[in-house]
Amino acid sequence: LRRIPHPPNRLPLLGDVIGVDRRTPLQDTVRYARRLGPIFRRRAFGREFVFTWGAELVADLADESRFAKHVGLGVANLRPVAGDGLFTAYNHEPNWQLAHDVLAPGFSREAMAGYHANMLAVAGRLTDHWDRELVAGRAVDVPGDMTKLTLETIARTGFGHDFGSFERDRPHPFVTAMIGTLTYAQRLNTVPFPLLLRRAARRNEADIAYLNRTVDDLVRARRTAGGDGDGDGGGDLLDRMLETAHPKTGERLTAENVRRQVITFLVAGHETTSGALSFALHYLARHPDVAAQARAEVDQVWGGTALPGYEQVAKLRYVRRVLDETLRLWPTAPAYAREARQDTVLAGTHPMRRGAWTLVITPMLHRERAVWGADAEEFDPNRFEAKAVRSRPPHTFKPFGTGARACIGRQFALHEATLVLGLLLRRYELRPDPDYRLRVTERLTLMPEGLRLHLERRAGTT
Ligand code: MNH
Repeated sequence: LRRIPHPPNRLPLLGDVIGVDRRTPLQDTVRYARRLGPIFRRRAFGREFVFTWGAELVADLADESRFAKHVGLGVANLRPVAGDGLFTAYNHEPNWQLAHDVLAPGFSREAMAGYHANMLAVAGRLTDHWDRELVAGRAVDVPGDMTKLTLETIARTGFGHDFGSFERDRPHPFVTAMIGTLTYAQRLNTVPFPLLLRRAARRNEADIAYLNRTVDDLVRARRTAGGDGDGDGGGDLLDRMLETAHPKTGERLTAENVRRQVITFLVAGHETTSGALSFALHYLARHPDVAAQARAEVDQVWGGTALPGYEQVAKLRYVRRVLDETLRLWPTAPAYAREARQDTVLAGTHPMRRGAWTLVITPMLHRERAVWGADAEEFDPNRFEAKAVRSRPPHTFKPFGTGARACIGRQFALHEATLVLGLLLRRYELRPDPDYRLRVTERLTLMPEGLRLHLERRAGTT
């Protein structure tokens, strides 16, 4: 550990807290990373944290025989909300494998093709809303509207539920409660004793109770309705949770675990995709040449088809590169933790005891000049042309984490986001506010703060 650099000017007791802001822990960490290099440590309140982002180190951490997901910091702080749900489960908890095996078919190609019509219907609500804003001459609230879109998408495709987000002026209370618990989980990392947050802790209890109630109502409604009717558990995610037994063991998810999974999917299934879409729209508005190329692709691939089919989404190769490039610069779940399964030496240099862990900082991994070039800070979707991708070492692009515990919703998010960007590019020209400077808010996830865009209707679209 002594060989790993840390910031100068350590304070006794408090540690490395100079210049940090509790609202932006990730962006502070990135600033330290730039100064201290590919692996470094910080001390806070007597605890020492190791951060890693160098490509070689991260590639070694991807070795599943020696390392595994570590449930720590922000993820561990979400245990009171999501318990042993997929995202927050410890590796040794049997409910992880059970739920993973039961739910994985819900993310297969066939399942995704089945969600497509619902995704289109929700996207239609967004364009209806944007058409009205456009006629009224108002700029659109990008993160707000993307959050409505992605919440409705996961609720409807996964659980047959409608939050009515587009019919509300304010965010649905579910969203407010969710943001409350995410922000609280992040803040817990920045205080020495949770007791300091007594008031916030009570608020958090109330938020969790609200999330539980919402989900319990939703599950009860489905049980009363008797599933999707066919009893084979092949419908949506909730149907799988309630109706499917494990193919080998015959085990089923308990009612308490179903509650944890529903909360997990409602939260994990929309917050990060919303951020990804918002950052992508920011970059498209700022790079008219990229937007023009993406739009030309949409026109060519979709032609005059009013409603693109499932197969027509994956054909938007350039739009997909725009998303990849967006997630390179702003991976909206910006870190994941890895722990040693046994005593080992990281990249032949750093000894680690069994259970020792480090946090991988993906925004830094994704900007390493040795991998991405001197212009690593610039937005350029051509970095994701097939040839360029092949020429890069493996494990250098990790917006969805790594290994057995990587994101189960990756294809879901990419399909939804590509579809929506295609529909928006086809329908609107995006005009940025010239005074807007990208500011990023953090609540474990990342989101462009206060992003508004002006729209113009493209000629010839109905
Ligand atoms: Mn998602 C895990 C990023 C969309 C459901 N997700 C992860 C991890 C990252 C991640 C990173 C790994 C975290 C860790 O190692 O601790 N997820 C994203 C991003 C997007 C995203 C950047 C969108 C863009 N995720 C989605 C969607 C869903 C979803 C959509 C559901 C429909 N994610 C999950 C679940 C896990 C996860 C569930 C936990 C998987 C597991 O541990 O088995």
